[in-house]
Amino acid sequence: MTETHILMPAPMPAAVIAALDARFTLHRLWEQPDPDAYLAEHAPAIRGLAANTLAGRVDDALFDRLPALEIVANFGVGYDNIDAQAAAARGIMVTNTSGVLDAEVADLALGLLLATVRRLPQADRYVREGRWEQGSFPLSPTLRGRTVGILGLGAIGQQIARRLEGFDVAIAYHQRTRRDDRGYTYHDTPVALAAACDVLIAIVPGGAATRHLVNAAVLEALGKDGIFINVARGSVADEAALIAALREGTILAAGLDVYADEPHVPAELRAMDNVVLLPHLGSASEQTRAAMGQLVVDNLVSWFDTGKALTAVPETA
Ligand code: NAP
Ligand code: 8YV
Repeated sequence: MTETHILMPAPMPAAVIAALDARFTLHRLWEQPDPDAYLAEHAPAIRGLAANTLAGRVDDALFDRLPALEIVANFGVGYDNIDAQAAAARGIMVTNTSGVLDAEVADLALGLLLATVRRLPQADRYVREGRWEQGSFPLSPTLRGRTVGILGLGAIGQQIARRLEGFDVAIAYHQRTRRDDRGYTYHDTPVALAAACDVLIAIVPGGAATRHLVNAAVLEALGKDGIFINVARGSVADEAALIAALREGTILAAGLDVYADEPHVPAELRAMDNVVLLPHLGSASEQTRAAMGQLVVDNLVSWFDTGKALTAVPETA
């Protein structure tokens, strides 16, 4: 243990806590009976922050309270929980867990797509409820002949595309930057992408720039055979418009890993038979979560040993 003080506002995997405990003076804010008073007492010494989505927003309000803060190490590749511009303006480093979860999330996206199009959870329920004895499960839609649109051909989007190549479907994408080296068809707006596709997979970052990128017009363009898969952030889709589109048959089905107000999932979605709902599982394997935790630890150790972060986000790189 050193006298370098690290704040952990919300719990992280036990291995992360143990590793940080062994190396730093770790402040477990969530265990304090009066977190506010505890923070007021210890804030001046805090030089590092181990953040996750459970920790609430990491922004100017918190930075104002932590005058010695040098680095925020986020448990997750998405960092819409952190105001990285505000951190950069103050010279605070922000790191994420890029590079260790792309394949896992891409696998999950493909699993969710197949589960949604072939109605696998519904079929599982059919067998468990003893309904097979009364007759065959209804025929499902198919992935055959579909065009899949990827909203966000970044690190994870490219891994999704690679996997989709094995499924012999046409692949298109939209993001702000056209990438002619990728070999997939580019569309310059989300509506244009949706109009050209009958599966739309969202895998862009969350935050203000992508809020409700998938709106009523995009869902209308996706069409009545359309399937929407969201493995990005709940904020990327207008959830009310999505519920209306599913209810009214504007699109066929949806597979969702993320929601506007996690862990709360609207009752309307839970009652629908044409949706597959997962509890934000993209990276949630033991191996990948361990690798993410190790990267949080390694970023903090590297920063305080060498002054260099391993996986800085672009705003603070
Ligand atoms: P990344 O490599 O940064 O890729 C993000 C892509 O989104 C980029 O290619 C970017 O291209 C595009 N993009 C950004 N802003 C956009 C906008 N306003 N409009 C259209 N496209 C935009 O990120 P990644 O590692 O693939 O991760 C993407 C996101 O997935 C994360 O930020 C996180 O929110 C989510 N995620 C979810 C899970 C889960 O468990 N479900 C797990 C991991 C990650 P341009 O800059 O050219 O637009
Ligand atoms: C994590 C994620 O589930 O990396 C991300 O952006 O959404 C997931 O890998 C999450 O960040 C951990 O709470």
